[in-house]
Amino acid sequence: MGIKIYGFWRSIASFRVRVALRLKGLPFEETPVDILSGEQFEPGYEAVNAERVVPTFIHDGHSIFQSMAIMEYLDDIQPEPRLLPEDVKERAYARSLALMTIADAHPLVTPRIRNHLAKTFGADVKAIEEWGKHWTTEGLATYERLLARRLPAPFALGEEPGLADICIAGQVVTAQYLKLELNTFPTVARLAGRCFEIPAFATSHPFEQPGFKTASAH
Ligand SMILES: N[C@@H](CCC(=O)N[C@@H](CS)C(=O)NCC(=O)O)C(=O)O
Repeated sequence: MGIKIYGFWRSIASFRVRVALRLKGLPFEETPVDILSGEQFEPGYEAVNAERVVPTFIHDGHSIFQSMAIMEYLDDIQPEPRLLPEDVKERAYARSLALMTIADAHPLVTPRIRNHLAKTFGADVKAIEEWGKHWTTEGLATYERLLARRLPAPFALGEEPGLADICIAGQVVTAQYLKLELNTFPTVARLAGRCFEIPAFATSHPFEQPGFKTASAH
């Protein structure tokens, strides 16, 4: 039965899972759920994912939710190449870096938050864009401060890319959506640059997904 994910081209959480799968060389099929048009709220998808978000990961019929849980599961079923280091302090550092995006910065700019700002607080397109820029910049600034204290060599935890790099690269993709300059975040920019030289990252970039190509053709 293999691996199937429900994802969306623009979804940063789907990007994270795609990269992890490709770093491990695990083949998968992706079924798109258009979270911009509201497909996540359709009963068929709600039955798949109670939270009504992407990604959903299905392995041999077993469903897993949340990109962090999915990436850790991949490390459990196929330890090499490792996404999380074995050393416990290093593992904690990798998870800390990952959660800065997954738990703190990224949730603030998801469609459900943007839609709620518009519907409940009357925020217009410009205000929502400013909101997104503010929180994405905060996330980048946190990463820059941390990475400056322990310089990537060349990746966040050392010679190989892992969980932390995937999450930092995703934060940079959000910055690209918002056309934010990375000049003031040189360490983050360098790290992301190294990541996107790797095919697993490059081919998982939202702008490389078939859904983006179809959407931009219209
Ligand atoms: N913490 C979750 C985030 C899931 C999430 O918010 N996904 C977004 C796309 S990146 C989504 O489906 N949003 C739908 C919505 O906001 O309505 C994870 O890392 O998997």
